[in-house]
Amino acid sequence: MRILKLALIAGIAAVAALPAAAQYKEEYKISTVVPAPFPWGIAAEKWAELVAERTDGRINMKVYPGASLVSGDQTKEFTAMRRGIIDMAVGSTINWSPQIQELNIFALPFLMPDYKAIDALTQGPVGKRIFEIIEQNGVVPLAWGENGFREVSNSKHPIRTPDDLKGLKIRVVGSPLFNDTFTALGANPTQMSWADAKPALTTGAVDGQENPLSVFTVAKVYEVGQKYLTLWHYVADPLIFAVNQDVWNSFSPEDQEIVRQAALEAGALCIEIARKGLIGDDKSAIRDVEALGVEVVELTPEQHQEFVDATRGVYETWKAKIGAELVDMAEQSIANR
Ligand code: X2X
Repeated sequence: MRILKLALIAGIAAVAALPAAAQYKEEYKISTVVPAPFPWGIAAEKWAELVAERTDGRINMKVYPGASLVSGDQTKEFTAMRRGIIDMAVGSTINWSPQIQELNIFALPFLMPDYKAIDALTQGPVGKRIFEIIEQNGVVPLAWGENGFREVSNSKHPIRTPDDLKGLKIRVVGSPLFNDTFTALGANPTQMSWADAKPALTTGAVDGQENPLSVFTVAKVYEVGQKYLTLWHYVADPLIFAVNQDVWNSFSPEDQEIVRQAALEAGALCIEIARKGLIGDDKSAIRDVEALGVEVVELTPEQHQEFVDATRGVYETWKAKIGAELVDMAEQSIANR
């Protein structure tokens, strides 16, 4: 009898919880670091637009760029999403790596030689494993996007060898892996958020920075004395579309499917525009940067190898920290790409 009563109470509680679960918020906040017209911001807008269309406005998502939901501190974005301060994000693996150690894999120096290698990771077993890890950390990942290969710029002189980096103050963000890489190359790395980066470049507090070409041009980084840009492809920065666990659970299965599908489509668009003018026969993005008065250095295979050799120790140290098994899997996916 007692058990029956308890079961009845539990049943009533479950039913009572149902209407609450079906009630959607007036607005779901999506965090990003940069807005449209950066590919990153365009992709977040697209995600919101597709979801609004396909849910007849039931799910209203709004983009909050500048990591404004975490007062500009982009490395706190993941924690804020996990805790529900942020509903959703299109976030960089760099900015989430302080919480998810495995995301440092994309910042292992010279792991990914080309775009096919990025795809081999994000679309292969490594990407799948990373999504499982993110899910275990209380956030629901849905799709991959792309910020891009990160190229180094500075205001002093062309960088062709590790020696050219010696003594340069370079702005970085994310995990200590970036400090280790630039220290190994003889530079002086300094951690700061994107919000602080351009002012620091303007005043000369730092000599250089590293970011994808799209960020370099859209943010007009060339206007603050960054006259030398080296295309060294040392790390790439995929983006992840993700949703807070409770928010996700509050959506009906049909709406979950719409949100996921829209993220996949917005992610594909993001990757396409992030690579525009950088792949195949169309290298117009590089020519456009040169036309702005920037001296672009493309490394010879020998010069490239010098950077690889100089950072090999960092690679090995961080391979162990990230997990040798996952990095082995990545190396294999890249070898078979
Ligand atoms: O801060 C950066 O450099 C940026 C915009 O690329 C990221 O958020 C990782």
